[in-house]
Amino acid sequence: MQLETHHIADHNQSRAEAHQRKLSYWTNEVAKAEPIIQKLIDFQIAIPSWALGTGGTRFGRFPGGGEPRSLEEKIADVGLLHALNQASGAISLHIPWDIPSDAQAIQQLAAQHGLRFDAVNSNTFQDQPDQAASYKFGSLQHTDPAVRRQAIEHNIEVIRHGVALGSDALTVWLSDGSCFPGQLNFRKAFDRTLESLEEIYAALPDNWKMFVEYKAFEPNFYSMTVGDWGSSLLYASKLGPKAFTLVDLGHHLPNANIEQIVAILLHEGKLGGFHFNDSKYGDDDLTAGSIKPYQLFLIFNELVDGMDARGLDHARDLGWMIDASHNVKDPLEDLLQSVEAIQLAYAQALLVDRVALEEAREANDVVRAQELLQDAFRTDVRPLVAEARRRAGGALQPLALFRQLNVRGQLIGERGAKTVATGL
Ligand code: LRH
Ligand code: MN
Repeated sequence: MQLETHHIADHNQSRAEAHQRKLSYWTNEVAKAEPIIQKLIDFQIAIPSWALGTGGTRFGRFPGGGEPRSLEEKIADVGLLHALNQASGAISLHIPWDIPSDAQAIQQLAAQHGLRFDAVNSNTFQDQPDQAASYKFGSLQHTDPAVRRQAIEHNIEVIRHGVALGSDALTVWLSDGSCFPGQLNFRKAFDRTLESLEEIYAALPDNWKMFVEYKAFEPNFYSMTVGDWGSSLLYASKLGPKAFTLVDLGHHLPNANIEQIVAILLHEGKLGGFHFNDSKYGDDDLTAGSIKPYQLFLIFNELVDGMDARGLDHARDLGWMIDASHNVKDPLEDLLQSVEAIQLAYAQALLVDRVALEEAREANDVVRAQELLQDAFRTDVRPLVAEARRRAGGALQPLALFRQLNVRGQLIGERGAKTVATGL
């Protein structure tokens, strides 16, 4: 399904007046609004290739039809999202779910859609049909050196696929851990995992990064060998300057103060990137900003503060990726909502009066500090995000246009109602 530019132009024309009316609020704040709009235009969020179909749980999966049947169709779907919001200019692949048959052809196809390849993800949490050794009891931590070797070789192969596609980062998420007390020697598991990661690290091209993603539980339910930000930071620090931590918002124990974790990892220069989503209980992989929008704002508040303190380029120096799974929503609508929520949180964080906030903090004026944050969080920045999309050639209201054009219906027409995408 190809989105024509006239689709966007007609849509924006029909909404121009309403948009200008909402934007007029900012005419007196041009000095503040313009830099925010420019930063939003530059800010691209990578779409996970494994979240373009309907997800599911062990209790059931309810496919919605028209799902991508190949990597080519996944790239077309991300291309469609990017055409609508001009903020999804990258795709993050998962190997072996998305092994490119012809890397050059895939790279050209992605380029036609204005897409680049963000971090590539290895997978040693499932056994592939032709696999020699099982990952049932882990991969890089495994007691059997042959299993560790197999997992190391897989990660090095994933780097090779990434290099062929122009990616420059490897995300390693390990499901390794234990389900029962006594099952695992934590010290041996740590040492074996570190030694294995060191071999993978040694295979990284000079300009590459390695993201070590931590997770508190699932699929192991007693211990995870990379179970929290502390262990991820330990690995990344011992590995070297190309290794960083990756913060998946759903990978924390209930009530964890994620914005504080982000502030410290960024301060240490060891924050590599994010898997944005939201959750109420576990790794629910729900739409970003759908459960705890204030937390997402507070995380971006620490990001803007910390990135400016280190002179980092907001758009390029950290990995901005979504990691979601869609059980009841249309995958593309869910992703459009997540991108919007992330842009809103970023724009609100850019609004915070940081000089006044520091003055209030130094004076222990707790009330003023909270008022300064909540003033930004309670400001409707949707017109700025829409204006950034309009200027970048996107739709003022991507979700509305997606529905108006009956995109899902057209995809079902093209692909059928029963197609299943690889992924979660
Ligand atoms: C693990 C995780 C990881 C991916 C997987 C699809 O929960 O967040 O980032 O490899 O989801
Ligand atoms: Mn993740």
